[in-house]
Amino acid sequence: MTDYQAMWEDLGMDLETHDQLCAVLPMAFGDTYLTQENRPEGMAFYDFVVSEIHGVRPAELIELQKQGGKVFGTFCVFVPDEVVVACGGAVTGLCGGSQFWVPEGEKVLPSGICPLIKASLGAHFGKTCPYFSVADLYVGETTCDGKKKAYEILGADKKTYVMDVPQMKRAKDIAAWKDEIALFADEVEAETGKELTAENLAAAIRTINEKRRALARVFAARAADPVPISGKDALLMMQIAFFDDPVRCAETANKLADELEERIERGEGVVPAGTKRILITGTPLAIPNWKLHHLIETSGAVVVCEEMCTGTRYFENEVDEGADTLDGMFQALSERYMKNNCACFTPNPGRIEDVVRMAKEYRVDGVIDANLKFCTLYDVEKGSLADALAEEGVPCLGLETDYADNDAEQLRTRIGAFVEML
Ligand code: BJ8
Repeated sequence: MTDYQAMWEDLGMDLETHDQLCAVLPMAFGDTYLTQENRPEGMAFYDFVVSEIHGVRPAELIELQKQGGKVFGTFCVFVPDEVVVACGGAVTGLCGGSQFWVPEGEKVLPSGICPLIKASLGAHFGKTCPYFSVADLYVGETTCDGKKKAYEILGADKKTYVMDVPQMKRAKDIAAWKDEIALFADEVEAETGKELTAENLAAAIRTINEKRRALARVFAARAADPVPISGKDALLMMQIAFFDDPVRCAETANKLADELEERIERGEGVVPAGTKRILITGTPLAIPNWKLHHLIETSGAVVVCEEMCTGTRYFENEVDEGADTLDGMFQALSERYMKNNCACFTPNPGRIEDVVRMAKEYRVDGVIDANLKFCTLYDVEKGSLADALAEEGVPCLGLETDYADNDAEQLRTRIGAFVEML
């Protein structure tokens, strides 16, 4: 394994605390991932990325910076990667998914805030994540109250550009998001020193669409019974997609999809046909949050789809490639991004329709609606989602949890009972 100590030191990281994180992650990964049987060979790439998670990609980003490129750190799938990629920049997802960062986050935030936000700020202020350190600037967005206000705290310490996400989906909201994208494009041009043109934006739109198609192929394979890949492995692919290079991301996902399609032809699965199939929906599962998937998949069921931003919401809906002017492309980008059914919208019937549709597409036996503690947006949608699923005859279990492990046994009991009755 390469020694990245000097790089982390140059990034101004807290090496001592960071060493503690580096010591626990391989263990957690080994227990959760490497104990699985008959994993697709294509997962070797993702295992390698995890084994060097704070080294290999940050080193690439530093290399890009040496060549004059800029790194944009983001916290939400609303930020249009296409604009950054077009200007020769890189996007890296920054949402924190570990309890390790939460106490540091609680030093600057109230404790009654969702763990994703606390972990993200904890990773920044504790200087224990190279992705935060390497980013030239952060790009926030006005989705939930917690994030919106947290960007003020982050912004006082590092340049943070905030995009104003509309909260409804009327024509005027799509026009407003288009304007926001145009403003963001100005910011990206100023930051990168590179002009955004119809040519480079069209190329970037194609690149990101290809990445979406590749991820979608892996998900499509999960509709098979027996399912050719575990939910944990598919989740890992998604989590890594947030910070990997988009071209390589498409290549590795396509390679994995090829293998899964061959498995389907041979009737080969990671679990026996007839294993109870779960769709999980709700708040994002940022790396290394594998808690619920692990509990479900060690309770006799398998996760076959994630209706969440670390799942279908990341790749569904492509950007229309027909426009040939920047204005037309901003419109196409706005239309695509505004199809995301995040619970920050009101009303938000699209998410419920998506879950019902996917429950059929992925032939699920039950849905788990997972909420990160203190996320009001998704918590409030629980009732209408459960009602819609009940009407369709799909059993649904609502769960609320955070990143700590102390509720694991209680969750295991509830998940076990749910799987039993499916
Ligand atoms: S588009 S889901 S990535 S905002 S941080 S809302 S869990 S209280 S992450 Fe999200 Fe964009 Fe929407 Fe997707 Fe709740 Fe926590 Fe807020 Fe969260």
